[in-house]
Formats: sequence, structure tokens, C-alpha cells
Amino acid sequence: MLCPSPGLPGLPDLSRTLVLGVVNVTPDSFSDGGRHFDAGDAIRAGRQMLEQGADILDVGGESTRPGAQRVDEAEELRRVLPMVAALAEAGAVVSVDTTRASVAALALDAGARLVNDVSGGADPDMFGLVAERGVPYVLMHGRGPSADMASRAHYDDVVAEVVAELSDRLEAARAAGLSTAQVVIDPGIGFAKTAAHNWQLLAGLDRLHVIGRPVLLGTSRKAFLGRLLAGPDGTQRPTDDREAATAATSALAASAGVWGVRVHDVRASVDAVRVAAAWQSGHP
Ligand code: PMM
Repeated sequence: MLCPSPGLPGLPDLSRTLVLGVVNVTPDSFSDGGRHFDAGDAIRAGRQMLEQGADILDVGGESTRPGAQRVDEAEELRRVLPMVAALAEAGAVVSVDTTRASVAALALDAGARLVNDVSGGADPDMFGLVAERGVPYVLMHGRGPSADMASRAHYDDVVAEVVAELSDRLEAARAAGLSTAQVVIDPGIGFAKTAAHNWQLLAGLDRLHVIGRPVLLGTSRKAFLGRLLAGPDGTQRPTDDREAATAATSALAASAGVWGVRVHDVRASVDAVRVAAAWQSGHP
């Protein structure tokens, strides 16, 4: 069993796995191709996730999919800040999914309560900022930028290496003044990992326990699920048809004691983690 009830400052502390709804503010959300951002649609999507039971909304303005190129800081701010402010105003607990300390700082000013950093603190100012603000921080495992991360997917024992590399980053975070109590760890499913590595990590999730921190898991709609569910001709299951598989991972994550799951379809995963909690406790 992983670390179930961490009491992270400013975040909900429920007797079940938390569900983080993904609010990706990508160019598709811009009504005129990216020049003037109409936050309306994205805010409505975020509000709907709240109604469906999301515990946290994770707002990101930069794609981290394999091969994705970076957006510049001004553009990231323009995408993220209005969303963070509006959703915090609507009563949501908001997380900002960014690798830039400057973006994290302004998002915290705008009402975010958690920093989700897929780079594991690559920005030299990130740990210092999070230490100073005292907010919870998701330290994710990866091996460098999305653009060429596939070339770094080489492991002898992926679980042991992810544990060792996360432990090193946690040590660096502590050296920069972060308190261990602020940190959530994430094995970074799909980040510098093949499908086989992802499954090995999920099978060995219990071994992350040695780090002693709560675990966040992001499996939602990822390619390794599409590959698992490929048709007889080898065609991968399309992204928008991976929801049942994602919900299955949420139920299994919950029964493994995972602290939070980061998902696109909130309703299905809220149902899944509630079923898992009732199953484990023996009462609804
Ligand atoms: N995955 C993505 C983006 N942010 N954050 C955390 N902590 N963990 C993840 O696995 C993660 C993340 C990429 O997924 P998306 O492009 O579908 O949002």
C-alpha cells in the first residue's frame, strides 16, 4: 500500500484517491486561432468537471505529449492565467501544470494551490519558488524535454531507476529548501518510457513506497492504453475511445493506495475511485 493520507497543505484530504481533472488550454481552445483567448469554453469545461466531482483542476497551457515543441512564456501565461483565476474564483482547487517557475509564481498569485511540474524541477528557480510559497508540489519523473524524450527510454530496471532518479530530485528539492511534506511524486507514465516500461512501472508501483511520499498517476488516454487495446490489424485504439481503460487504471490505482489520478474524463474516474474505496472499506 502506498502513502494514502498525506495531509498536503491547502488540498482536500479525503478518505479516497483524489481525481484531478485535466484542463488543457491548447490553441484549439482559442476562438480565432490563438490571437484572442476566449476563456469561456475552457472555463465551462472546468466547471463541468467540478460538477462531476473533480477534487482538483489541473490547468496547463503547454502540451507535453511526446514530440511536442515548447510554447514561449508570454503565450503560456496568456493561456493559463485567466483560466486559473476564473476556476479559483468558481471555487475550484486549482493546480498549475507548468515547468516554468515564472508561470508557477503568477498562477499561484492568481489562485492556484498546487504546482504540477513534469520536468522534476528543471527550471533552476522552481524549487526555490515552491519552497518560498510553501505549496504542495508534484515532482514527476522524466528524462528531459518532450521533444526528444523517446530517445532516453532505456532502463535495466525501470522501477528501480525511476525510484533512484526521483529520490535524487527530492534530495535536490530539499537542498533548495522544500519541505518533504510539500512533495507528491509521480512516476511519469509515458515520459521517456515505452509502453513496456509503463506497464512495468504500474506492476511495480508498490516499490515507490520507499520514497515515503504520496503518488500521483497520469495514465489518462495515453498511447500505451491505445496499444494494449489495438485491433487485430494492429490499429491502436483511438485517443477518445480509451475511457473505459482509463477508468480501469483509476480503480486499480485507488486500490493500490495512489493519492491522486490525473484524468480527462472526470465522471468515469470519480465513479472508479468511489467503487474502489467502497470495495476496500466494505461500506459505501
Ligand atoms: N501527463 C501529461 C501532462 N501532465 N502531469 C503529471 N503530474 N503526470 C502526468 O502523467 C502528466 C502530467 C500529459 O498528458 P496530456 O497531454 O494528456 O495532458
